[in-house]
Amino acid sequence: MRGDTDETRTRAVSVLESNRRDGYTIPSATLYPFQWNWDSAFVAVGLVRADPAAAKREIRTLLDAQWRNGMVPQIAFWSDAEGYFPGPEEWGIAADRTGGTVRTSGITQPPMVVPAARHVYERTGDESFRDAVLPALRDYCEWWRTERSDDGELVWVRHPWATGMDDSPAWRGPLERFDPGDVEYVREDRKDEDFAAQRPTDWDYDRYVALVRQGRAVDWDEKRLREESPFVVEDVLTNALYVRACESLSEMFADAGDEEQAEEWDAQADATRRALRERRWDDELGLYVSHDLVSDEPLSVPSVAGLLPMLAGVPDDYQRERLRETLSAFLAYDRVVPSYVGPDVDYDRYWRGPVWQNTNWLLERGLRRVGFDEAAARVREDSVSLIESEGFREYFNPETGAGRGSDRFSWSAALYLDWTADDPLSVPDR
Ligand code: 2M8
Repeated sequence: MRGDTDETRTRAVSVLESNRRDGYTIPSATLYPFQWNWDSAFVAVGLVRADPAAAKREIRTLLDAQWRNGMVPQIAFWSDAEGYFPGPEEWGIAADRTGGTVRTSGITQPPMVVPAARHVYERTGDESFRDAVLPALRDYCEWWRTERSDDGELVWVRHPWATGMDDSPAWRGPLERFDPGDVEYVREDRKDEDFAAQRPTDWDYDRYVALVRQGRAVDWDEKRLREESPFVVEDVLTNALYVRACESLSEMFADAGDEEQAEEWDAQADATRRALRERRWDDELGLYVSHDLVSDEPLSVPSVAGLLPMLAGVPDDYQRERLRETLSAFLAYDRVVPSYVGPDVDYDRYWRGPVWQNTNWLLERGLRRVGFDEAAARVREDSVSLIESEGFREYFNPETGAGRGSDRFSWSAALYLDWTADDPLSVPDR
């Protein structure tokens, strides 16, 4: 079997090489021709196994697109490319937001780049890389708590695209609440019939585009958007990764000998972790849920996102045992884990049910952190075998295992390199 694995690893490296541009990796040549935020983070986690210099560069290029206020954008448009909507004109972000380096979108994505930088540092031991990225990573974490938190504990986002799980059924409620009006635009993501059935619906897209136009209309004024946007959500996945980001930052500062900063970010991780535990637990569903800040209501859906606070060391003993029960619904498939298991699940459509490699990777580490080693092994095994039978697809049907979305998808290739490495990275152990 090792021979097959080695051969697949070689193909993974060649996918990453062919998707590489000048200092960064595009998610896929068919659908996403720019640099995406958390995609680059997952790419770096795997790429460090094959080409550490490229992994470091991946993160540094992403951080070069950081806004002056600290936000790291969802998309950096380093060069022109056809075939994606919305492009830089639609977002209307002035280049001087970033110091003139690049045009970007006007939202962020879950802060995976911080733990990813920590992984790259852990693998390479490169202190000059650590010291070079620490200030930008610190500014990003600071931006979250000052610009994107009402209470200094939980952080919020203002677009479904910022959650990374774009058409998750969790967002249905907030999106239903507003009328996008007559939005005109041309989608570029439905290249063929298969894609049309696997991508988000027009109903969702109308609302995504309306939210972008609303942001542009107020020149992306955060305070106004917090007051006026119909979509302001404390996303449970973003918050779990924010805890991991603050922990990672604290660990890197401690290594760099800055005890004061190490303590400060450890305390922040603790505050967000506690808030998730005490305020975002849904006892009926037996997992954590996101919260709609506009209506002040929980968004109670059984999404894989609700399991990921395990990665952030959130569960108390009671929650841990309830999560063990909840897990059985996610593990009751031929290929695990689906991204969603509730009503109107669609196993072929995007974030409404398919298995994704990145959420599996986060979940596997979360399961190991709380000691559910058997479930973690199952998630790893299925993730690897899905790729070995279907290729580096974007997502997979959990009932049939069929590959879906684009092919030669970068984070699937990168995470395969990590899944199948001889010496897995250490699991967060607090
Ligand atoms: C998907 O999202 C983009 C918008 O950001 C899209 O559908 O056009 C999501 O799966 C997201 O998590 C991912 O970062 C992006 C690029 O792979 O694609």
